Amino acid sequence: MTERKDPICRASMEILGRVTEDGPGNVFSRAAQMKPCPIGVGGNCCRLCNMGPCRIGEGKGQSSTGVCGETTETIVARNFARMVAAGTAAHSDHAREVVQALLATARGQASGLTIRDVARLRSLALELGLNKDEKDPLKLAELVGQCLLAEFGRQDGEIRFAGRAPERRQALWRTLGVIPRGIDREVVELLHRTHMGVDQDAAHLTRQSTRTALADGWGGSMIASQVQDVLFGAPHPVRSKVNLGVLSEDRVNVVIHGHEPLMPEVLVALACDPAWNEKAKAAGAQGINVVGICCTANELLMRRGLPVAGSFLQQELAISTGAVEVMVVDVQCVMQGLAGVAACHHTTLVTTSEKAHIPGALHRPFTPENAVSRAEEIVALAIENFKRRGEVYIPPHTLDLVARFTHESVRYTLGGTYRGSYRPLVDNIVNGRIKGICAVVGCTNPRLRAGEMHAQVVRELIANDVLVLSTGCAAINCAKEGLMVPEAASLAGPGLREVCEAVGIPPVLHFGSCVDNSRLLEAVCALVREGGLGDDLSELPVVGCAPEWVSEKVIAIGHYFVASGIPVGLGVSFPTLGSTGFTEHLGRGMEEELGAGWFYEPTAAGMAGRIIGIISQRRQRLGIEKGRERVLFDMEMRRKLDV
Ligand code: SF4
Ligand code: MSK
Repeated sequence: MTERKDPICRASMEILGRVTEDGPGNVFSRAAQMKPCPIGVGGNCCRLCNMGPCRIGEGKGQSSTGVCGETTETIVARNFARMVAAGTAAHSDHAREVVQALLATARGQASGLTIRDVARLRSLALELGLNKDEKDPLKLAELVGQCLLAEFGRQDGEIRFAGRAPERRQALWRTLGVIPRGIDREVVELLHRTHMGVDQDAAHLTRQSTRTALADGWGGSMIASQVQDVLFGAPHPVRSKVNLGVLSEDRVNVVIHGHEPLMPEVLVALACDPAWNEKAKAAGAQGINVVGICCTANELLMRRGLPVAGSFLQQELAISTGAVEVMVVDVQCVMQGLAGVAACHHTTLVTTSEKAHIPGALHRPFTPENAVSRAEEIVALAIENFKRRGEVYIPPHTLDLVARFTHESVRYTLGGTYRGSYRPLVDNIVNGRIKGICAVVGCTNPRLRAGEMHAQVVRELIANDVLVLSTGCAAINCAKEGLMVPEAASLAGPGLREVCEAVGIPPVLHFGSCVDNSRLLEAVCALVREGGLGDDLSELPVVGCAPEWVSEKVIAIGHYFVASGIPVGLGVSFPTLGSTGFTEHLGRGMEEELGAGWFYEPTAAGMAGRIIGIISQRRQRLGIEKGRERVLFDMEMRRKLDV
């Protein structure tokens, strides 16, 4: 048993203070009970065959090879590769569902789904070289859907969206042989090569990890974001609210959680229907309130301005308020612990993906065909549950946020007088008002004081004129810190502040969910296309980091950033520290090969310093750096900077 690390979020702490120790527990109490395995943490445990499991390492008295003779380096590289494969599979399987929903919509088989953004559909069709004369959006959607579905099973050639990368990057990928052929093919090959007794050269294996990760960022994730835009409309900036206080005391609360926005979109539409709100009133409530957790929250926030109840670590706490009638979950980042917490309240946990069942949950699988009837069933259940509500405590904490930024809306927002251009952003980077850009992504982790590292890193970055783009639970965290409102510009350095105030944007821009990390790739490609900052992504003063990462998806995301020329830092722990040689390969080796490497910084000051250092180095190489003293943060400054 270790000491429980409390999150910095006040709303979460209030709930934690109310849950009893003999209750079902939560992620914070379980993290305190379970010390991380000292062997697994560095990636040097292999259980790939029945001669093992083998624990190997570089320390005194540790065996340096497994029973089969495999070295520490190979084992660590293989574990890393499997994380990339799992992360890519998760994003890409999400994308497949979305493309299939597009096809069902095109064929008139989907209930409650429609093509909301025909202009986006047409531009996609044009990019994919499909029949540009086709006037009927449904016929065009069929063509686009078929074409994108083929990206998963393609055996040869290059995935289509790799062509969006700058030409120099594509040429480098071709030289290295890492442009993905088909999304599924790369995942399968990587898993095959990590089977016992196959690819035992760590660097060679990592090339396939690179190819697979690129199949995520420029394949699965990009397809998911694009097709969701077609189905649900492209996002434009909007104000909303964040934290557990968005749950309602007098309305029926339905919490949607997971990653795929298909069913939640239909649910949200239903919750706005006056007839269903009348039914809620007949049950004694004032109406229906749908809010989100994790990336479903980000998806619905991006397109409908839906309030966000919390990040990954708040899923159980939301139910512990006693105010949740139904929590609807699909895939990824859904804790099994939810079932135990729900059982202590009147909450029904509903699983909607055929891929993900949870013992104790009600399983109501969603298909595009049954979306409306399923949504009706779930809302009816929630209204019924409202009558059984017991004691409720909703922490009265919410903050405003401005969300829904994409590379298109950034071009529009920062476009200046003439609109629709990345020129002003490039000019502001060149003149040093904006020193660079950092993508802060990933999860929140109970191994740290959750939220603290995000908050500290981001505050230090913006104070040093680094524009922050954020996705996933990192974005929710930044919003809970009050960093996603235009008023937060007062926390930025003088240059960034001036730009933010001139155009009325926050210094930290919400870029969406985990699959929307592909939007970050699009944004940085747009910077290169604009000209003036080099002709490859590896020249841009742009860095990525995941200070509190949890999921394997973060490793896939990080690796496609690195493979695209953007260095990435991890906090908490680094998954390959068990092998010095392989960790160096991911750092210096990748830097030499792809122009960007991985790095590890467990402290906020270290992470911010490293990011600012890389940005400054890249600015020097571009010949645009004018020295300026780094603003270092101590605790006193952080307190004063509270929004
Ligand atoms: Fe051990 Fe090798 Fe089997 Fe892994 S593959 S468990 S290292 S014998
Ligand atoms: S949800 S992967 S906890 S960011 Fe996309 Fe949050 Fe991390 Fe899941």
